[in-house]
Amino acid sequence: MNRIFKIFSILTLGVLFTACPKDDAPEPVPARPHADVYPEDLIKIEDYLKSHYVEITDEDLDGEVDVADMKIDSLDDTHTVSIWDQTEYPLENKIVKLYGVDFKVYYLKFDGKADTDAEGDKPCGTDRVLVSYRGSLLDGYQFDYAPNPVEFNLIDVVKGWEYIMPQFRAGYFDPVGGDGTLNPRNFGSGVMFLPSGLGYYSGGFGNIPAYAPLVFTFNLFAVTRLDQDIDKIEDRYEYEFNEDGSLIDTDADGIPNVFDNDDDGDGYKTINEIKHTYVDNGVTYTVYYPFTGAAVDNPATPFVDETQGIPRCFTGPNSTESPFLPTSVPADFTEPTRLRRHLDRNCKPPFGG
Ligand SMILES: [Ca+2]
Ligand SMILES: [Ca+2]
Ligand SMILES: [Ca+2]
Ligand SMILES: [Ca+2]
Repeated sequence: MNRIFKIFSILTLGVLFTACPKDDAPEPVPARPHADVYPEDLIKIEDYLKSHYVEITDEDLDGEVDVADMKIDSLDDTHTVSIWDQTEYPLENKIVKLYGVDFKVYYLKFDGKADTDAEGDKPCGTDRVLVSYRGSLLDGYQFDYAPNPVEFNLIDVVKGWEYIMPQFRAGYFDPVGGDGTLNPRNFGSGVMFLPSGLGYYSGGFGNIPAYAPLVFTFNLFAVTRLDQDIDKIEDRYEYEFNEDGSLIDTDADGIPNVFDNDDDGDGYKTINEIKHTYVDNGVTYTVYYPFTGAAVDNPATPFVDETQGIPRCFTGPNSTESPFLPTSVPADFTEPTRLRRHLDRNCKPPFGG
């Protein structure tokens, strides 16, 4: 397979993932409870893992594990070690707390990259990803195959992707000809085994029956950071979970921080609470504090210190000038456990200086 592609010619299929109700459905059948379906799915998936092998080839000899290089099939005379028993690619799992169920989601990593590998970004569950993939049922039926990269927002696809893709890192693009042709290198690759509750569940989709566990082999090429609520804080800093598996919702208004443009519910939009203005030569500039301070100050912006993150309420002495607001101390920007002021109901503009 020729894996070199033009990034500008990427097609987004999207058909599979745009689930909509069937018009010709006679009577809606109530969905079965997740607590009943999931244990059945787990048995099916574990049986599958114990009765199938995985084999990685590299037919194009490019040193990368492409979707086309991943083969999963039933054990036979020449393939006698199951996915469950093999040790080359340790079977990993993630517990996903959703719908009142603790889903144990199995997956394998073929890229062998450690979490400390600095290369490439891990998406968060609401970011946008550039992937190729193959989707199959446990009986081997292939319901979708996208060997060339396609792009999706993780919240638009089956739920399992939101939780498993963030376990993988993207790679980088190697310009090979200077003509816009890019060669993906060192990207994430793996397979996830999804219970139906994290797939299409009671509705099924196309040729996918209701309550069907799904197997996706995939490559993760690139991540685009999103800011769903346009509050100038990227999703990756707002997409966080409570112990019970729910997304963190600071003001408990039912809208998790990642989708809430007033995170502390104090009536002031977050974007206005992380703003900073300064005057230079009579011109007023507005900038937004980065969530966590950057490692180095950008020399191109001499009046902004990018090493400063979103501050807590200033704790320095009150200014003697009107309106007698507190001034900042360095720790207001850098104390790791500080309550950043957009999450502090009691901290509202004006903030002082
Ligand atoms: Ca945001
Ligand atoms: Ca909220
Ligand atoms: Ca927010
Ligand atoms: Ca607010």
